[in-house]
Amino acid sequence: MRNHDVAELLERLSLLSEASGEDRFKAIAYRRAATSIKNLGEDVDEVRKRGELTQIQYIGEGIAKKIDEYLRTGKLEFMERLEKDVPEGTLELMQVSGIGPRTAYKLSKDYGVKSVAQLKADLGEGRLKDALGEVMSKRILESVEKMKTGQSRMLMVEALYLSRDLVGYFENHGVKVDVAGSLRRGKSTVGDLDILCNDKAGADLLVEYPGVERVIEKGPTKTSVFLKNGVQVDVRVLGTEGYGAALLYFTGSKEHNILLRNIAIGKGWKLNEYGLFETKTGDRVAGKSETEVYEKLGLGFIPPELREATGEIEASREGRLPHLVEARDLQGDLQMHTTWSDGADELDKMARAAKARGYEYIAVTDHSFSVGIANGLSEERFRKQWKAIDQLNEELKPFRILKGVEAEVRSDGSLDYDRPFLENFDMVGASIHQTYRQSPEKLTDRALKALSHPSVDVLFHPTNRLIGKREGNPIDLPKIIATARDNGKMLEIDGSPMRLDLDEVWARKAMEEGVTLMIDSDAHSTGELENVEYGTIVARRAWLEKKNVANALPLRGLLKKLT
Ligand code: DGT
Ligand code: CA
Ligand code: CA
Ligand code: ZN
Repeated sequence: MRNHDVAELLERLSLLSEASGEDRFKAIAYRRAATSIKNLGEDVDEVRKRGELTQIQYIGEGIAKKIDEYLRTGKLEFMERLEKDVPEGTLELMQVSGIGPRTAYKLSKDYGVKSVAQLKADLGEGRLKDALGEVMSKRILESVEKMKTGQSRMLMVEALYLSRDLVGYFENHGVKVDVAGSLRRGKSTVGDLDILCNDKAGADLLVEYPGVERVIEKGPTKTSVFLKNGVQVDVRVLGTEGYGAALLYFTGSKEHNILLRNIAIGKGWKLNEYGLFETKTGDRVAGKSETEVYEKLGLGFIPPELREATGEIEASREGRLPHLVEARDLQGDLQMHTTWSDGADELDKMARAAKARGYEYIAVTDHSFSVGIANGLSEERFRKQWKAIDQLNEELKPFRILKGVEAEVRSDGSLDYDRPFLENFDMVGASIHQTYRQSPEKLTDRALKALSHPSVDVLFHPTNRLIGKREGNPIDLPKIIATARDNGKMLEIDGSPMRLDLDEVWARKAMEEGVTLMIDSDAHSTGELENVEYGTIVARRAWLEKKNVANALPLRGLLKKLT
């Protein structure tokens, strides 16, 4: 399938046309087309051969011609021309938070900055002050520094896809493997992949994996490689007798392991990656399965998501581990976008795809009008959308589409619409996207105002972080959680892999304070509806049970919460 290549081509076109100063709508059009291709259920080249490219959503004549040329010749003349117009380094500089296309263009053309690395060096030595000004220089240097740490770790979703590919590869060669490490614990970012098997063939297979760039080491128990995408993969080959102990050890976390080892020591035993042993005699006490090891240590099985040394050992010993929420507990999805604002798929398509996932309901939450770049809706357009929703609800019964909105909290804490209009929605989510460089006090105050607004049901992605790109807003989360509780408002765990916001620490705190959370996808296309799975992993790491999650309720129960 060439879909991935074509989607990348379109994304590059989008960046290039932004950088070269073409109108912004072109850039958006390419991006939308790229999303369509990513979500296309079949090979784009087959569609081309049938002459049906323009039947794909968001692919008009112009883009279809370009895809056709690219698929036939492997090149695109139009893009080569654009590339000549855009100085080297511009696209890379645009990846830095705080640098828009115009600044990137200026820096690369007039100041000869050709890479992020060079930008960092130049800024560090104070060379770009006349180009950017003192304040901007400082701000951008900060984001460049953050980028570096963020990029050395993968997003959980990237690690998941990669691990699925690897697991499939091993299984196709008859070797059963287990994924351990931070990915098994469900961390939002993952450093490297840790894979376990008890078949000697595993080591050779890893070395022969098509994605390998370089072998780091190859030994009898541990083999490590670097993949072409820069990711390190460790495969460990272990015996059956101690396999459970190894899985436990290499799942981590290190801090959890240390606590377990101390319990073992207290019992006159020794715990390591090979098993649990009598210290004096060296006799094996346990090791076949994780459950067996936990049992001998006087504990019940602890789900990997909880193994962070944050109280799980005591809870397990006392039999009060939570019964963690699962993705299949979710009866609906409460944040998503359609082509009415900045989504790539139409309302109708989103609703049908959500219904096909087995949901009882969804809330459609397109942006409010002050989010201009996201094509936010005027009151008039919302009224039109509601008609469309009413019609679809008739058609899709008993499935129910709730009328929702992602209402921007303006810089003074007010919302885009007045209260009588907001009362028409089934659900109002409040978000802070814009003017996020205010002082911590102002940002907190904005969130508190939103949580005190009678029409608001939930605060969406409360910190507005973008993992590896932008830190969360420096808001007073304890105060926000307390206010949400006092006012009976909900907080969101946004499942979008770059957001995962609230994170596990604050979601757990909110739950402990008695706040109800919602787990949703924030999908901008049908393909992204699966984001609820990532949100659920965060919820599990936050110790959440079904009863803490609003959209684990059936529709009737949810509607009561939304009044
Ligand atoms: P990552 O890869 O940075 O996202 O995080 P992990 O947790 O996957 O860490 P990694 O790959 O270095 O090691 C995998 C697991 O192996 C780790 O979670 C716990 C275990 N482990 C590694 N080194 C040590 C150690 O020095 N002591 C103990 N007790 N466990 C270790
Ligand atoms: Ca790891
Ligand atoms: Ca590792
Ligand atoms: Zn949002």
